Amino acid sequence: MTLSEVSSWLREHDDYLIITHRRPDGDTLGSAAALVRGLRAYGKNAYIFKNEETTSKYLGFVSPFWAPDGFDFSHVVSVDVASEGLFPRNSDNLLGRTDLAIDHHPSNTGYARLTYADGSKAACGEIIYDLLIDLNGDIDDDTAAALYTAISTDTGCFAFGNTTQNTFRCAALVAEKNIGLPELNRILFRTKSRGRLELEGTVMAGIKYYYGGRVAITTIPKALMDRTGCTEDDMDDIAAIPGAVEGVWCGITMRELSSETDLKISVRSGSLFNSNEFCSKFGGGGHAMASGASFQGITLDTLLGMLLEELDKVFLPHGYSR
Ligand SMILES: [Mn+2]
Repeated sequence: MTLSEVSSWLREHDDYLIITHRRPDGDTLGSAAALVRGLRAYGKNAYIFKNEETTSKYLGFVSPFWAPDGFDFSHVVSVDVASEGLFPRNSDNLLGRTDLAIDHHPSNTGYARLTYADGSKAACGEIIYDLLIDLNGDIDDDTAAALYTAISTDTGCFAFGNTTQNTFRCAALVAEKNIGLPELNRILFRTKSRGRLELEGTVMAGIKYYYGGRVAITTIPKALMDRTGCTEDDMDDIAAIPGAVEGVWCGITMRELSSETDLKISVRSGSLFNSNEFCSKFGGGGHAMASGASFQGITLDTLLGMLLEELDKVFLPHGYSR
């Protein structure tokens, strides 16, 4: 369907419940906040399904719109949600009931009755911006702030490879509104919890280099998470640290999850190493520059040995030794 078909559909119906994804980020929450505001500006009744995992950074955008108990919705719209497996906690009664999915993930499973998916957009917020302009002709300041949050966070403040001209176009248009840009950027990009800072310090100090500095590997034991009090919310982009070192082609973060034998790796690389190919050797995958894999029943030491064995195949032929 086209974007104007989406806005026609929204005009025709009413009593919307908007769904965000599990472990919600700035894009799903900012998109939901902007959509609910835009629908209300048009005169519709709309709420957001309460996502209990929402972190304090984003709560102000969405909490005024949490659906009250017993909200009698008639239409369900998801934003930035690629599959029903990513539905938020306590939403089992919503499975199979999504009328419209608005998404930018090419992997969207088509679980909704109607789907508007545009994989060329860096953030779902870019789609919501165009949709609300089609719907209402304009957006207010608070809607613009929610959309800026969506667009800027999903692009790592316009630094990730997904950033396009359209990302900047939308950002420029929302920045014309009074969104308190300096303070918003400070909250979104230059504020860290103490736990996160301590975690970063330990992760950095723990980096070990292999193959003449082409590979950097660091470890996050469960004990470190416990000691710093960090939760999943504090883990955002932590895997970028070893890959960010000059000269490194491949940065690997090994992590203990629920126990010493419940492990995962996150791999980050530039264009000279294919993270997806590497992780697929272990049953994982993702993107060429960012991938991951999970391991059960082995310890970090064993895992390191397995990784180096596979890395040998890539780097020894290039004349690099461990
Ligand atoms: Mn997104």
